[in-house]
Amino acid sequence: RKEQLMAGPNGEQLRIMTELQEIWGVGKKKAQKLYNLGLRSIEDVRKRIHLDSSNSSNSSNSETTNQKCLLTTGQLIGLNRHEDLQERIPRKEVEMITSIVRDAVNKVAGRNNILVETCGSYRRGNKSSGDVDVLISDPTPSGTTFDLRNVLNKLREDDFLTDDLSHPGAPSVEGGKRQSYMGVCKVPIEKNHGNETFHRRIDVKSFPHTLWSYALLYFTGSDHFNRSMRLWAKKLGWTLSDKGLSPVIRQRQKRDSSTTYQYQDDKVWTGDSLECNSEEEIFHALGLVYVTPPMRTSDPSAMKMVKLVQEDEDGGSGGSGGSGGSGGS
Ligand code: DCT
Ligand code: MG
Repeated sequence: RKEQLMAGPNGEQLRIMTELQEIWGVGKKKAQKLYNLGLRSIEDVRKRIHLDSSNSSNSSNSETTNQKCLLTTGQLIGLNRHEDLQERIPRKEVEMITSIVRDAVNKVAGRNNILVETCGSYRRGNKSSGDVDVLISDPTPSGTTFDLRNVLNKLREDDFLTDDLSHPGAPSVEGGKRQSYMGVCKVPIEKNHGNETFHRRIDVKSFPHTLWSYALLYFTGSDHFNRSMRLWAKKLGWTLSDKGLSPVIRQRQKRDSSTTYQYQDDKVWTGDSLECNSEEEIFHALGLVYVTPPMRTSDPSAMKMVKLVQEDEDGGSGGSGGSGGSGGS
């Protein structure tokens, strides 16, 4: 479909908008805005920002003030780091980054039993990743969310974190709240045996241990796999997220005069989450065969293998597993 659109009358605009969306934090809407301003490449955006900043130091008219808001702080970081962030991260470097975070967590916590696990494409076994997705949880019975803030401060002091794209708030007293950080990091040269490295995108999330399996499942993805699994849960009358797996009652409600229901949150009642102590338990609660992280992909060849495993477990009888397989996979 993309190829068709690219070949169509709006192909050039689509190509430009796709390029603009390579900047971290720039979505479709902002790309359209930049396009409407006549900007046709990332280089154009750079020049405009540069021009705006030199203008604003000379004058203070209102036009300049508007242009200053062209990009948010996060998008500006994305623009400045764009070349580095386009580079894929080899597994070995993902592991270095993970161990730097783990060391900081252990040092700040004063113990080494805090769970630190890198998820995302790394956990799915990809040879390289677009970013590093680190999940943290304190497994001690206190049940509180491990507070990321002191660890982040330490990593900033160590010049490992170079830019912050978002800051986590305090975890709630009940310990039910997650913390999430998005930023940019760089492995120090000495840790990388003298080799220069690129700036890398890093996400760090801290979850209460009761949600660990749900957090692992969510943060491992892939995004398409998550979407499929959530749809499967929805069809069975459940809602699946990083907050758990809960029974729900949904009722279609018409929002104002709109006739589209598609994206409306139609839950009118949500029950307590099931306690699942492993990812396997979540799959089984949904009547699904456990899928290992490398198989959690929309790659058709992997899906074929999942189906084979399923048929094997069903004794090759097919039956309801056949239609379920295609919907749930
Ligand atoms: N995720 C999701 N829905 C999205 C985006 C992400 O459920 N729309 C989940 C699944 C993967 C996890 O968050 C981390 O996201 P990314 O880092 O964007 O994906 P990735 O699979 O790790 O791929 P990449 O190598 O590009 O980082
Ligand atoms: Mg990732």
